Amino acid sequence: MALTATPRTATFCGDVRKMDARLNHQYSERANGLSNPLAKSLLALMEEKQSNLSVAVDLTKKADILALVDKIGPFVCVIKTHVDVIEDFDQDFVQQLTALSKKHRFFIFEDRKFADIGNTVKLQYSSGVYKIASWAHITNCHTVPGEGIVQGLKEVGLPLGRGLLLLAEMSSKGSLATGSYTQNTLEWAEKHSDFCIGFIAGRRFPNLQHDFITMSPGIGLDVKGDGMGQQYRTPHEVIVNCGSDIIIVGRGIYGAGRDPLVEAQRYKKAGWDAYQKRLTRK
Ligand code: BMP
Repeated sequence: MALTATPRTATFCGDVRKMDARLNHQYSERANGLSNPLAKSLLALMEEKQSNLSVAVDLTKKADILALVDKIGPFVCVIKTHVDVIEDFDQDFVQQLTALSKKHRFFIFEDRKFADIGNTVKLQYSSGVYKIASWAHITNCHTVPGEGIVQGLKEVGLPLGRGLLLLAEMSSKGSLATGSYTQNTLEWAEKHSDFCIGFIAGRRFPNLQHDFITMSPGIGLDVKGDGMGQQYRTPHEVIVNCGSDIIIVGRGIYGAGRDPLVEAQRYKKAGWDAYQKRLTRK
């Protein structure tokens, strides 16, 4: 599928650092303000590895994923998976990915986007073929079913030391996650800040009582879209202008004709430079 250069309207986030003074602090300093132990470790690791890059490894063969992760592991803080697209998924994949997460020191985020009632998501998170809760440090959910989805996932994940991201916004064109939907999502995160470590969103939500980690997908340095609704913004736009914390990059790193080793370092530098700029900008 061809990547296109469809222009996208810029998002105006205002002066996020003035709106939320926590953005003047280093990731490692902000770790003290989060209650979830995994969120604290993630922020500390980001500072240590000087990386706010998460790579979305959307490949369908176990061997291809593991080879790519072994190559780019040194440059990332989080590896994001979609295990339901892996044709030869098995528990050996989980063991190997877990070993790589220890070797290269990164967290595993299964982008499951749960979207059902509390009782069902409990089963989907803990059981079935994937047993996501047993290996994914982080997962995420839509908030369309109501607060019960967070309660259900928390019952499984909190005792295991896991963290949850709420999809407060989406990067795709025409997303309905806006307005009061996003607002309710923020409220549930505040209420469950022991388990909710942050948001999938394109910007920082200022003035929340708790500090949260913002992870932004839809990041590209070279193109603006993919012809299927995805919309790309630069690390500078989301981190400096809009106060996000982690950039999530997929095809920009391993898409056709790209050298993942070169691109991972390029995106790592772009993300980290943007963060440094945010810290030092007057
Ligand atoms: P890419 O950089 O190749 O467009 O990949 C983006 C990744 O982030 C995909 O894995 C997609 O599922 C995910 N994602 C997204 O693009 N937008 C969102 O709003 C939420 C996502 O999880």
